[in-house]
Amino acid sequence: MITFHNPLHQGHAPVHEFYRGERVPCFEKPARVDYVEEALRLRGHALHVPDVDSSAVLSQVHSERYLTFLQTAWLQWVSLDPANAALQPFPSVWPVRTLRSDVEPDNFVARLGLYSMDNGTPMAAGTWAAAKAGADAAASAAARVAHGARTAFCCTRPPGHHAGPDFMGGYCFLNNAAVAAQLMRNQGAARVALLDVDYHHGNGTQSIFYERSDVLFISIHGDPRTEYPFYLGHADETGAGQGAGFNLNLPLPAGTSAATWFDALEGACQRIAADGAEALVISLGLDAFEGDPISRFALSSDDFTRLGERLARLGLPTVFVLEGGYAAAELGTNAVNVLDGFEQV
Ligand code: Q9C
Ligand code: ZN
Repeated sequence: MITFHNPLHQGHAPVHEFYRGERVPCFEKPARVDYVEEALRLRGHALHVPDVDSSAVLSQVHSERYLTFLQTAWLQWVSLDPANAALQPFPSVWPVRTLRSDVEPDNFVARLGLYSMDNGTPMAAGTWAAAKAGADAAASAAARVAHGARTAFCCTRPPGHHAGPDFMGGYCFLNNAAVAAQLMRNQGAARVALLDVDYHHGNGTQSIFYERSDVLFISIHGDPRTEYPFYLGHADETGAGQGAGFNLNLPLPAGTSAATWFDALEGACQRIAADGAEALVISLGLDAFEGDPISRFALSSDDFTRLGERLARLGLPTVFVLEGGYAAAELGTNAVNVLDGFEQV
C-alpha cells in the first residue's frame, strides 16, 4: 500500500488531558503512529513523505479565521507568559446557545473556547506543524488515487474527523479525511463517498459536508446518547438543502457485537454502491477494537482484515486516513490488517 506518513507528528505531544476531573496521560500519543509505522515496515510497506501542499484545500473545508487562529495559537499562548511554554492551554468558556460566535474576543482563552468543542483537545508547541503535515499527507494520498492508484494510506496523527469547519475537538485539529475527499473532487471525481468506521461519530466531517450532495458521508459509531461526541451522530441526521439524503448515520449501542457491527457495515456498503460515487475515503479509526481503552465495540484483529476485504469489494479507488484507536500496541496490527485485507482482494 502506498503510504504517506507524517514526519512531524512527534511534535504534537501534549502530556495530559482531563478525565473525571483529574489530569490523566493523553490517550492520543505519539507511540500510536510509531506502532503503525513499525507494522507497515515489517509487512513490506514503504513510507513516503508528503509531496502535496494542502493549504488551498484546507481553505475549502475550514474557515480562514480558524486556520489563522490554529497556526498562531501556540505563539499567542506563549506571548501571554514565557512560562506558558511548559504548560498546556485549555479552554474554559464556550459560546453556546444565545452567545455570539461572530466576534473574536481579544482574550486568548476566550478565543480558544470559540474554536473548540471540548476541553479534551490539548495543544503543544508542534501542534500546528504536525496537523498541517498530516493534512499534507492526506492530500498526497488522495492525489495519488486521483492520478490512478487503486489505493493509498495516510498514516498520521493528530486525527481529524471531529474537527469541523471552524473548530477543533476530540483530539482533532484539521480534518484530514475531508481534505482527501475535497482534493479528489477538485481533481475531477464527480461524487465521493466518505465512510467513517471510527468508534466515535465523525461530527466534523458530517458538518463540513452536510449541505452538499457531492460528498456522501456515512458513519458507523457508538450511539451519541452515551458516547462522545454526544451532540451529533443520530440516525435522523440525513443532510440538508442540496445535501438532503446524503448523510447516513448508523449509531450502535455501546457493547455491540462484531456480527451486528458487520451488519451495519453491509448497509453502509450497499448505500455506497447505490450512490454512484467515483472514489471512496475511509476515516480509519481502529477504536472499534475489543481492546480499546476508551471505546465499547468488540472487533477482533482478524475482523479488521475482513473490514479491508469488504471495502475492496466495492471496487472503488480508495484513500484510507488514520483516525482514532487507543490500544496503541495493537494499533499497527489492526491498521495494517485492514490495508492488507483490502489489497489481497
Ligand atoms: N478521557 C478520536 O477517536 N473523549 N477521538 C475521551 C477520555 C474524547 C476520540 C474521554 C474522545 C475523542 C479521533
Ligand atoms: Zn474515535
